Amino acid sequence: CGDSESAGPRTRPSGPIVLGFSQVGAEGGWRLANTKSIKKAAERNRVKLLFEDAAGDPKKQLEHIQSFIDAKVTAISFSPVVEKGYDDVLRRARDAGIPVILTDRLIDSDPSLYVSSIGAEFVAEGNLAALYLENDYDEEQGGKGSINVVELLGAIGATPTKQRSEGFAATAKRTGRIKIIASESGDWTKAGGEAAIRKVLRRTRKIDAVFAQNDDMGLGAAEVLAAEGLKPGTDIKIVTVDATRAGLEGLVAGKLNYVVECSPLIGEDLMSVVVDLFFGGEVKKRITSDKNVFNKISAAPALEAGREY
Ligand code: GYE
Repeated sequence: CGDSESAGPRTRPSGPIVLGFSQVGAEGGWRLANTKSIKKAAERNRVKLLFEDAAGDPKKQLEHIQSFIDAKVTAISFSPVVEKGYDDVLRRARDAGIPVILTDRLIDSDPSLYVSSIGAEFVAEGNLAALYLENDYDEEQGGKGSINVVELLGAIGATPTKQRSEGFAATAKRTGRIKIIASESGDWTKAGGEAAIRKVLRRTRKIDAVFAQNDDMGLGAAEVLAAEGLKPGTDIKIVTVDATRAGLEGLVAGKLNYVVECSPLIGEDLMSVVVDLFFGGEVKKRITSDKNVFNKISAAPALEAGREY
């Protein structure tokens, strides 16, 4: 019925629900918080979780999914490392009658191969990053002059990398002020962000701002810029995505200028989908997570409020 699916004929498991989950990896603060949220929610909902970590390797993730099918789990979920390559294994899950729920990221397969997807609006996050950056310069420069931006990308082939870029570029195009002068992947890690900005600095120092697709890479870039005598947050503005504690602390310290929130706390949403699938609830095809934008002023109370990640 429309874009939701009811539990209908799905047989209720006689024992506990067994959920096979394959995580992207443990690349940074966001991911660790996401894993914690999923494990905690599984426990609270008495779902037996078979948790696997793909360490950023799509091949490992395909093996995990196959092993869940072989183990005849009740349901399968994963956060896709990349968008491509899942069709065959998901068809096998469908043939085995095991429902699949995507979390966090998406895949480019036929949407009928999964019952639901839970995650953030990555294009909107990119839009917000560009908009806040531009507004900041408008205040200082009266809306004139170009803004040379270095983009630090996440892992290539992953949904947030593609969609945050798309959103950022689309909003940048609106006024034509933001010029993306370099795009380098930092693989979502702090060390990757450091290496990526170093590479750009060897080519040019005419940088006004950095758009880092996550906090870890932005904080890595801030350290390198500071070591080069360029004051991050002042000489070079930095906008990031995630809003981990480390990101908000970077705002308070004045190293970052804006942080777009992407909540990793989707464990409860995932478990309610899993339970609803078998116990009569309505399952939405798409569930989106929270977002917000923080600056120096709003970061401090958010940290004091006892943020979970
Ligand atoms: O932004 C990044 C993580 O898929 C939304 O993956 C997630 C991204 C997040 O490694 O820090």
